[in-house]
Amino acid sequence: MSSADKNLSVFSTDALPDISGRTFAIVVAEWNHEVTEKLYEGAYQTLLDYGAKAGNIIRANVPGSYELSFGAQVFARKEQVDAVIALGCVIQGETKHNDYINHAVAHGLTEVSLKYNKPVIFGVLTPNNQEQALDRAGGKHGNKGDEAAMTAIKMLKLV
Ligand code: RBF
Repeated sequence: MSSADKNLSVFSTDALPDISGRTFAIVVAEWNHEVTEKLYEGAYQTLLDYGAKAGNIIRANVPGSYELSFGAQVFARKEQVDAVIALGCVIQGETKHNDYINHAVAHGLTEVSLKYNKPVIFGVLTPNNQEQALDRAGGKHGNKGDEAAMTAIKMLKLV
């Protein structure tokens, strides 16, 4: 998936599962929305490109990345949802807030995934600045949203 040339959106598409009947929830943080909207567009389009039905893709917004864990849990516990994709962008600031948020959301999403036995995908960018973020949200390093969607699809092979 992630490669040495830093084109992050290169992935193998061999033997993907049929997702035409699968339901996905995409939870999007509103902080740094110019980045997270691009992540969403990439994730949504990738799900469609690989066979998901538009009517089976649910979108929900949360205020910031810290709220992604709760947002993911709301959907992971629903029987009809097969996988959750959490998208956010935490830019390194002058304070340590970014570290706390990143650790909390990584831990929270893992917990939700294991508790509900469903793929919950970590699609949170943690760049040093907005330029690096945009490079990874449809810019020169691909789109992490595409990658997050592909990861969800691949994980559904296991479930
Ligand atoms: N949320 C993000 O998604 N990305 C950020 O870069 C971000 N930076 C924050 C910096 C500070 C100092 C604070 C207090 C919050 C930040 N948040 C950010 C919001 C956070 O995820 C959450 O929405 C709020 O802390 C409310 O729980």
